[in-house]
Amino acid sequence: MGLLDRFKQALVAGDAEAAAGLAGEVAARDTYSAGRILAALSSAMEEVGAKYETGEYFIPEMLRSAAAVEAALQVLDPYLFERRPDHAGVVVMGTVRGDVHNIGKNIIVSALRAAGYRVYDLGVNVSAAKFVAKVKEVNADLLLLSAFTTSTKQALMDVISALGEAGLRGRVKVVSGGAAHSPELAREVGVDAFAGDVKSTLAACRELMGGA
Ligand code: B12
Repeated sequence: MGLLDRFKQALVAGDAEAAAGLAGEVAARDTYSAGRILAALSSAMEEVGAKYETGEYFIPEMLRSAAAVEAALQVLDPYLFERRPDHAGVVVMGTVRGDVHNIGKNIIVSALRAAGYRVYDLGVNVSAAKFVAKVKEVNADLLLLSAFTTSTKQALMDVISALGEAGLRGRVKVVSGGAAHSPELAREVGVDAFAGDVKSTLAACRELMGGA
């Protein structure tokens, strides 16, 4: 079995120690692109999500896998960032109020850092006021909102209107994404772009930053 497969297996099994060790080996080898490493992380967590939905995994197993992803990202983050030290833009990101999912958000944060963005990660259950204050403080180019449950529609709309009230809506581009979130919902809420995975998120950000 290849190194990336073993890495994936440790994540699915929720073995944080093995995942961190294998992440170190992946980083040391220098043969895997940031995109491939992050795709392995995403696909491991998709597998975990599927196991949960079919009843093979329960919440404790899922949380162990989430902790393994976090342990792996701690090892990988500096390595991923080192490869692309250029400054692509300033991003504020977080999961909206009422929502505590963070695995997909953390993967996107790492992908953006690897692509050269300076990312301020506000965590989960973030209020509109907190998003607006951070966008203002760091003069963000992009605001990325994670929303994983359909009941977060109002929370997304609150962020958009709070940006408007603060006079920032024209200055910052807003991208949304996350499970149970759709392009239709994104249109209704009034964000500038919606993306479903690492690759399309990076493409959307690049486009909004004026790149090709
Ligand atoms: C893990 C999980 C949990 C864990 C979260 C642990 C953690 N630390 O995050 C726990 C157990 C805590 C949990 C709790 C709940 N969950 Co839950 N959970 C999941 C599950 C199984 C997997 C999510 C995941 O991590 N996927 C793997 C990652 C890699 O994928 P991702 O999150 O989609 O992220 C990718 C993309 O969406 C995108 N992306 C992510 N964020 C962003 C942001 C931007 C800006 C962009 C552009 C892209 C982007 O990039 C990522 C990488 O590819 C999903 C089901 C599923 N298959 O998605 C349900 C799911 C999201 N949960 C759901 C629900 C309902 C809940 C609960 C309300 C359950 C309950 N009744 O208590 C609570 C919510 C509590 C709250 N207030 O938030 C529902 C939502 C349904 C809906 N339509 O609203 C889902 C879809 C399950 C289902 N089918 O019912 N959950």
